[in-house]
Amino acid sequence: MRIFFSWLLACNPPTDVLETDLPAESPDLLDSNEASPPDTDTPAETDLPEDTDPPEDTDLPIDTDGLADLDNDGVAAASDCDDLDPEAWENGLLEEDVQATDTGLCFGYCTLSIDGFLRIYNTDRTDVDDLSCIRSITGPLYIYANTSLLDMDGLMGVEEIGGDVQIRYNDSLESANLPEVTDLTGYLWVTDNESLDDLSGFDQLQQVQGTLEIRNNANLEELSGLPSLTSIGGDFTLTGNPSLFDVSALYGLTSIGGDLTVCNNTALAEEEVTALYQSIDTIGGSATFGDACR
Ligand SMILES: [Ca+2]
Repeated sequence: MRIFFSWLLACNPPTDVLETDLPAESPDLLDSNEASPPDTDTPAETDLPEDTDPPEDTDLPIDTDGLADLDNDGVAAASDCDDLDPEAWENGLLEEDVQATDTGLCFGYCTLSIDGFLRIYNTDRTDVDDLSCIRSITGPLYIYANTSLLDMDGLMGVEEIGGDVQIRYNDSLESANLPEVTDLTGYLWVTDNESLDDLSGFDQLQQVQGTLEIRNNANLEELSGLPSLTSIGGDFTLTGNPSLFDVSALYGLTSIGGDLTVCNNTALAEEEVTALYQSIDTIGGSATFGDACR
């Protein structure tokens, strides 16, 4: 069995799995009506990274040479980070940007750190379950314009993100969650996801050092997944979410470095907005809500 599996791996090395079909030149998303609906509130720049070469493959399994190997993947039990999973044997580091257009990125890895960005853009994915090995991303995370994507549960193991996070224009996305992330050094934008009904899974997020923008999510009703958020370094923009009626999860927010803008959330009672405003000790910039929105 071991010999057979080694032969199988030799015939199908991880290189094949890791190659991604890189899209052609990345369009300017904000200037393209095909990629993104027109939106006058859209921020001036997205900094979507350019396409890059695909990542390198993982190290091929070594010969166990008669040692115990419960999953018969060719890596001895003592060296195998998961000796019950024949598709995972090492904790890896990819020193490249990654565009997850194809499945198979996690083949060979128990855990994976990406030294670069992770971009999931304009795919026909319905999930990202195949990315469950990823634990850290030194650059930004972009989940953008994936019209069939239903959830991002496959990224629930991500603990650290060194750059900005954009979750935008995913028409079918029903939940957004990064439950292990405690601190975002960049901004967090959750915008224009028309099926999203709750920000259910940012349970440990305490700080967004950049701007937090939650905008134009047609079915977003609650922000219950942000119970730990205490500090926003930049602006906090909460606008154009017509179904939003409950922001009580944010009453622990004590500090905003920039401007607070809470406008055009037509289902959100004035008392809710006032309570949110009064819960914030420090606002570095202006505060706009209620009559000031008009
Ligand atoms: Ca093994």
